[in-house]
Amino acid sequence: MTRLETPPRSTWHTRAAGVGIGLLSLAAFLGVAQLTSPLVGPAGTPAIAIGANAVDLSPHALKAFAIAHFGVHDKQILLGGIFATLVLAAAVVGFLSVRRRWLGLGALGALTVVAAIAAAVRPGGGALAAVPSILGGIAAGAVFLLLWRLREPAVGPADLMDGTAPLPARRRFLVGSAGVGAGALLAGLGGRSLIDKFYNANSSRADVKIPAAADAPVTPGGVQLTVNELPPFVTANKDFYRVDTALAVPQVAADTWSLRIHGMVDNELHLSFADLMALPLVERDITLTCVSNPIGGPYVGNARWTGALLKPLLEKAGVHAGADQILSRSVDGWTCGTPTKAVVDGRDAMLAFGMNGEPLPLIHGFPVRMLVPGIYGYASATKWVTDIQLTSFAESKAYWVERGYKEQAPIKTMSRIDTPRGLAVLPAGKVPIAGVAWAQRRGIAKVEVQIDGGEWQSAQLAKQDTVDTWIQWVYLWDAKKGPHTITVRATDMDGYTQTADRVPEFPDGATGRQNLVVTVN
Ligand SMILES: Nc1nc2c(c(=O)[nH]1)N[C@H]1C(S)=C(S)[C@@H](COP(=O)(O)O)O[C@H]1N2
Ligand SMILES: [Mo]
Repeated sequence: MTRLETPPRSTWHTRAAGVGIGLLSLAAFLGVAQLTSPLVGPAGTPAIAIGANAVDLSPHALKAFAIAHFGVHDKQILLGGIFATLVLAAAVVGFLSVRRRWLGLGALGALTVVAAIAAAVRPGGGALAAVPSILGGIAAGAVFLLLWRLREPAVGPADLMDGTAPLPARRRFLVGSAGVGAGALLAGLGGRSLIDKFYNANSSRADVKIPAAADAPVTPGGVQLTVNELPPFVTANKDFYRVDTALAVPQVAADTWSLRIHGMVDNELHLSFADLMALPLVERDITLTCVSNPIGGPYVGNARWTGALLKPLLEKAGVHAGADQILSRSVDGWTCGTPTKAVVDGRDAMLAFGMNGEPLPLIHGFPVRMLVPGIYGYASATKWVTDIQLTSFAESKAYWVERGYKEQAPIKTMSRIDTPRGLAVLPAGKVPIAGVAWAQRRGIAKVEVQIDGGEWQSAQLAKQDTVDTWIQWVYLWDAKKGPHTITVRATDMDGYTQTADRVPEFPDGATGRQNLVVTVN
């Protein structure tokens, strides 16, 4: 090897330049990929594509951990983690590439291949989705070579002996670096705003008017107790919990949306959004619950949904005997397996487009989602649904079932204490203990409260709306000084009383009773 290829000594200047070149090459990669991703859609953005594959490939335990510990922020944390990893890797590779240029180019090549494949294999991806990563990779390689060239022009070995570049070269290098950095930033921001402009369903959502449904039972009065800290009976859209695997919220315009119902049916059906709106419409109060909801947790909400019932559509399609599973698929590829039985047994399984009188918010599935009362969301509530395939459980496995969750996912009888909070310090005297309880499809018969392991005391129940909604409860406690433990349990209309045995959320929902400790002064 000649000295020209491998400088004999490197000062910290050169090392720092290496780190900078590594980071700027990464910036060029991300910026150019972002700028060109509007050509193919958001799936072409490397961080999203890599992240989305990471989500799908990660074991359920990791995802359960993420949901439990980061809540709705799990996605930002994942993207932040990917970004931090790339930055760190770029700095290290840049540092090492001072002596081994091939290492830098090799790392950029590897990043390009990984990002290109990650984008191509995403649902709605394809070969075209790889283009932004490839263009980003080319730009990054060019930046890498160019900046080293500016830093160390092809001069005689003597000039390189001390490892520092001559002054004009260093100035050229700094100017070039600043240019690359600014260019990458502009490209990234530009690409981002183009994506927002051309791949955004907000304007479509603003155009959708939710019609009044002919079949819209009035919610009875008395479902709402007046207790401070008790969540409202109807969860506001903005407060409704969100759980999904979508790193980038799918953007589907209502006028491009269509639903295909196919598989083990006599007649394949295709529905446009206008077709759906023209069906007999219903409004229903349904409480949705996530299987990942821990005891006392927040992943439950109640809304009034507008849409069309699914059963008549299935009857029109003509479901074959043996099609015991309805495999619904989101535009982003996520799948959900619902027992066919549950959709045709008379419950209000529906295709919903309205949520509390508004079009579905984008994060809740705009333009259309599925809802099947009584079944945890992972097996019933496909957001951004575009495909419904009649099949069997033996034939195909849905997303979470492939990852170990149970095929059958009836929501378990559960009660939650909303007030007081655990570890609260309360004044002695009358203290309302209140919360919600749910046992969708069965309804709640009784909620009981126990103080310090004593007798179970019946709580007062609010008016029951339907068996598919949660119910509020309150118990007026005569609180005496000292530390106290409060426990709650519900009994459903089938006569089943919530067990004290604790099982975790995986693989088909938590059981156990919530208890908390408070101090009365
Ligand atoms: N497309 C899609 N739909 C989905 C999911 C998902 O990951 N992707 N998650 C399901 C799960 S696990 C739950 S609990 C509900 C949550 O619905 P929400 O976010 O509107 O509350 O959506 C369901 N529908
Ligand atoms: Mo869920």
